[in-house]
Amino acid sequence: MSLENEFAEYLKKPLSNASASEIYEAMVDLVKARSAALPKIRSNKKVYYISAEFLVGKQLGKNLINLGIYDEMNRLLSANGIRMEDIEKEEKEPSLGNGGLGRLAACFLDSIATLDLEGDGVGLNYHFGLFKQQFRDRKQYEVPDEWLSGKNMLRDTGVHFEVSLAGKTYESRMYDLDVIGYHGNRNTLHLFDLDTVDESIVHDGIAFDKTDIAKNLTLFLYPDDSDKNGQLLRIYQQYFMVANAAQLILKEEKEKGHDIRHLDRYVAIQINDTHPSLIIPELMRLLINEGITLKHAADIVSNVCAYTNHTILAEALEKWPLSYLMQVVPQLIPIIEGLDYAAYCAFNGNPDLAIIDDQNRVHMAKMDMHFSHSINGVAALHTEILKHQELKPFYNVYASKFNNKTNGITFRRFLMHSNPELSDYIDHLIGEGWKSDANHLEELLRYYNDENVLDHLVEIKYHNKQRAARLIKEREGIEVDPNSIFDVQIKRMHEYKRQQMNALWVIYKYLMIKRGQKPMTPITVIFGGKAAPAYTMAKNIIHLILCLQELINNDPDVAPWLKVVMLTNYNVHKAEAVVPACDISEQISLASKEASGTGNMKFMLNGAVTLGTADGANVEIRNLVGMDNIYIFGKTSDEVIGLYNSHGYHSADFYYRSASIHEIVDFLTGPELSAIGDVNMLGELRENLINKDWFMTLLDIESYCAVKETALYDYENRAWWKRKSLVNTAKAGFFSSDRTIREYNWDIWNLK
Ligand code: 26Q
Repeated sequence: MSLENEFAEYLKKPLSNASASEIYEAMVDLVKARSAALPKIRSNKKVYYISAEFLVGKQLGKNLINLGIYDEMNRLLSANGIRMEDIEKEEKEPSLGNGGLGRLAACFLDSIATLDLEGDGVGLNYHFGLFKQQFRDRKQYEVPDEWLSGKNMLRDTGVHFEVSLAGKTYESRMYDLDVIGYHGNRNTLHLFDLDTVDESIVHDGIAFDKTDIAKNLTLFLYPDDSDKNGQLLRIYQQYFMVANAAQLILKEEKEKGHDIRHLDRYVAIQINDTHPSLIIPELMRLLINEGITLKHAADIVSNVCAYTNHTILAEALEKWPLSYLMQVVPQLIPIIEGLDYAAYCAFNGNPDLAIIDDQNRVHMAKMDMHFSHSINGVAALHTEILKHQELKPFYNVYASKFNNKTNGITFRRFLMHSNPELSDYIDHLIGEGWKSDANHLEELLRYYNDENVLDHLVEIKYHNKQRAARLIKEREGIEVDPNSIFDVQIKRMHEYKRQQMNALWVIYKYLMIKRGQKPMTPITVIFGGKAAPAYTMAKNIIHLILCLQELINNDPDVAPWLKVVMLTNYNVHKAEAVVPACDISEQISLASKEASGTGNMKFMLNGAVTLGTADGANVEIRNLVGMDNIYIFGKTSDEVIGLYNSHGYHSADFYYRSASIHEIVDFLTGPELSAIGDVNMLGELRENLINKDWFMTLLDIESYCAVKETALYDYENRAWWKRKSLVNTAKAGFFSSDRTIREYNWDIWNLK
């Protein structure tokens, strides 16, 4: 049957009479049916990617692409005067992640399926996801994200497992999301849930009774853990996730007729940061229940499991009080104690290597490192820092377990889907080979001196800016000029990512314009990102940006030259709209703090030029494009680590010694912003910058402003800039997540 006829059967009325939501629902049915007809991928061994987050983004467009029917459906709609964009709008974006780690998991699932490797994701079906961000009085508020209302791609499998939490038995339910490989077969993302969860217990934003586990278990991702009940809830969630994963794995292995004594021949488990670390003792417990000895179970599990570290911030390294684990998962205590004892004996009681510390806290990452066969960082610099700084005691005893896997992104979503015009033009220039081997993008360098091609790329960028400007007008009510320079920083709000430094630059530029020094081309500075609900300083930074947006966009002297946009509720969909429109990609974390970054890769692929520190994967971007095609500033990671070790950084010195720093920092509490914003929040920000500044904003601000000025100046040399842009796209092939997954498979999983 033709696609058109097949679709007509789902739609049950002529396209011309159907509403956008009817068309959307029919398309979901079509995609589900088409994907159910695809065979499941089979390898000799299977990887399970366990993760608290899967930031999968909207599914419809991506699935149509991977099924190979996007263009045909698009033509069918256009013939009836309907835009695919409007149909895709009907889908609610699954809110199952918070940032880089979750989006990486989604890109990995896409690549695993595309490379025809058997691999499923395992996570939780959070009813309200992270939260939905709203702004009132220029402040962030959190409300439940009702992403599950309306039709979606989830399937209720009818599969249940029993999970014991604090001695009580709960019955889980497994929902599946198909993961379709590009022109390939399918794997699955399994999301576990509890039928008794009760959405009506949420009140006043995102508050709820943290003790009622039957009703609250899967309401939110990262529920507030500032008190004991919040921390217990996180342990409940983590155990619920891995207890289901472990049962699913053993069930599937038994169905395949495999001998679980040789589980390591058939199964690989990737532990995505420490949130799923309890899989180690839980899987051991199940193996022991099957009659395997503790020692043998530990060997099997170590050969199966591999651990990825995504962050070196101390506060993100999870440590749970043993007493909390005793309360929630008493069944695991003998095993965790046994593992701790084994580590103690193996290393003569070395406290640096102890799983349970002298305050009776269980260090999840340490358990992972002792009882996994692989420990990886997510960019070259990050892995070096893990080896020689953060995890040094472990590197000293387990050097051969350490390896690097530089992150990647799926080009199916972040080029083909989000930037179809560029994607099609690349096809036209170099053919479609880049879609299966991204290194082919380098062939674009043939056009380095082809003015026609370069001008066409500039035109595509302009169209993308028009599209982003429409979204900004629609969603934020702000008029931006598509002829302006788009300078973009979109990512979680965190002091180490230093949105505050960019905001200080905005103040610096505002003051320059006020004094008559206008930029040659107008500049639009775009921010987007959520702050963790309890992270006061990140919320203060959002407040500052929203105040600047108000001040600057309404000042007739300044607005024609400088605009500020803070996107509300930044998510994957908004990233897809803004990334293709970007000229300058802001990647300005304090060197050594950003493990990798993956936004940096998305911007590069879409022809933006990076303005960044020598941090995370920026270092690898620099090595690929060369210093002419990137703007690097600021102290190096070695210098920063040196300053932390010597306690040698005092932000007040910078504040008092530089008149210009003094001026922009004091602007935070000056009359212009005080008239608009909350003086306490802005005052706290200023005070923090002067007296604490843990992430060294004032250390790098002058070099940041200087290098940004150079970038803006270079933008005026259009002949140069368009070549820089071309080189960035051409060199981005290395950052395909297909490359990353091949490396995981070769070095860690060994699936065929
Ligand atoms: C820890 C303890 C208690 C509560 C929450 C957490 C927690 C939650 C989320 C710790 C870490 C995360 C998320 C980390 C994350 O997204 N890391 C990012 O991972 C990306 C993919 O590897 C990298 O590119 C980014 O550099 C890194 O910041």
